[in-house]
Amino acid sequence: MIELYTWPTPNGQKIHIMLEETGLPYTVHPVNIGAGEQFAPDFLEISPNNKMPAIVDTEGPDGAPISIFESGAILMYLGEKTGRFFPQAPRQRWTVVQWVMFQMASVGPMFGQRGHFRNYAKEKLAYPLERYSNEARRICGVMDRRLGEAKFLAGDEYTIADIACYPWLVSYKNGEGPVGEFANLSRWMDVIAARPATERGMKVLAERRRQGPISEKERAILFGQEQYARR
Ligand SMILES: N[C@@H](CCC(=O)N[C@@H](CS)C(=O)NCC(=O)O)C(=O)O
Repeated sequence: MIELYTWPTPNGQKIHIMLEETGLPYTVHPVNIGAGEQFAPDFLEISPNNKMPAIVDTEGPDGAPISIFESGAILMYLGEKTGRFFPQAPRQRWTVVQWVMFQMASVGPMFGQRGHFRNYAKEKLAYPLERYSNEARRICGVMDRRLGEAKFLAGDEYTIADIACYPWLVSYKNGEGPVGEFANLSRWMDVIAARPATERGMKVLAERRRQGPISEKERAILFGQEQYARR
């Protein structure tokens, strides 16, 4: 059984989609990051950076429970465990790893900062907004070029690299990111959106997403004194 600690953000949704794709049995444990549940000592035991998602596999590789944090590592773990969406052949596997790393190091951080300065910064600051919007658009160009030469990010097959990137592109598009100007990227998004497991995965905890603006309490937890209290 996979014990899944999550919340309906792009980093959580990657894992929801992967679990739905693989059919592994899992139990959802919501971690309400706006309420500060990521700082609970039990959660920090399995996720020392106080971020979701994290998993506990009650039947780890040696039969004993294992916990994993960082969504890219979780995708690789689940891919390895099931033999799905993470090819064994070294050349293909390393192509997948590169695109997963690209998601973790570029797509997530740059799109995330764009979203932060657009939605959460108290002052609307032109420089960071321009910087991260430019980076996000540049990154879309990188993906679009790649998807002009291959059906999926790592080649002919749908892999954890696509699963890692897709929810970030959905969130970017919903946040008025100009995805429409990238034909290959748009085609790829449509193909992934049409997969039944994507639809199921994106629905996990969807009803718990915050409606409306962030409160002062949530701001302190996510970006203020509660976030930066020494633990
Ligand atoms: N690199 C991490 C990033 C995870 C992450 O940023 N999670 C955010 C929500 S998307 C979170 O838990 N934030 C709570 C906090 O920062 O206190 C991963 O991919 O797993």
